[in-house]
This record gives sequence, structure tokens and C-alpha cells, in this order.
Amino acid sequence: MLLRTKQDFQNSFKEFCVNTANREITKKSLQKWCQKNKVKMQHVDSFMDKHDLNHDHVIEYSEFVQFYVSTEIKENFARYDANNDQMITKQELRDGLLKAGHEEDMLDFEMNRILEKMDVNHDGQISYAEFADYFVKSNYSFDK
Ligand SMILES: [Ca+2]
Ligand SMILES: [Ca+2]
Ligand SMILES: [Ca+2]
Repeated sequence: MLLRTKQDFQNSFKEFCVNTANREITKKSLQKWCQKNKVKMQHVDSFMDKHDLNHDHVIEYSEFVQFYVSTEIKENFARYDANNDQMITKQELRDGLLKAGHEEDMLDFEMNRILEKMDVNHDGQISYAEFADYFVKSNYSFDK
């Protein structure tokens, strides 16, 4: 499936949503969609499996987008996560910013700015989930 622009994501998400008010795709809404479009029901489970990243049985918009841009997110994350433990520490962030060509005397300012936005649980590190969430929100957020 070729889904690229923000508008495309929003439109196809809405289509699966059925009950668009809650902005979640549930098994039920998928089944309705299948009925309407005469698609075989057995696709519902595999669709849920693939997209429901935190396994809470609903597909949120961020999960929906993440599925399609996960390669992009992983590549960006790996650029900073030098030891590949799925966490970006302050040191890794600093090294990554230096490599990306940021001025040395602006590094602390940049780091704090990034941590403020991405480090949702304030543990001083950026987890993959925090990074992916921010990436989706800043690039593909849902217009109201
Ligand atoms: Ca979910
Ligand atoms: Ca790391
Ligand atoms: Ca964190």
C-alpha cells in the first residue's frame, strides 16, 4: 500500500474507523468495514495484530501511522541510539547532534529542547516509543 502524505493517512484511518468520533480502530469497526466492502473476515485479526503495537485491542491513529512509517522512524532512531539498546541517553543524543553538525556551544540548549518535547516520562532518556510517538505527532498528526 502506498500511503505517504498526511492527508492519505487521515483519510484511510477515517475509513477504517467507522465511528470516527473516538479516533480508534477496533475489531468491531474493522468487521463493519469488511462487511461493507465485502472483504473476508479473516483479515481482521491479522490487521489488528500488525497495527496494534501496544496490544490494547484498539488501533490508535499514532499506531496506524507508525505501522506505515516504522522503517523511517527506526532509521532516524538508530542514528542516535549508538549502542542499539532502544534507548537514547543524553550522551547519545549529544553525540548524535554533534555528528549532525550542531554547534558545540548550542548543544545543551538543543538537548534540553529535544528532551522537553520527547521525554514524556522524564527519565532523562528517550525510549523508542517516545521517539516514535513524537515523530508521528510532529509529521503526521491528525487535523481537527
Ligand atoms: Ca493499541
Ligand atoms: Ca542507547
Ligand atoms: Ca523517557
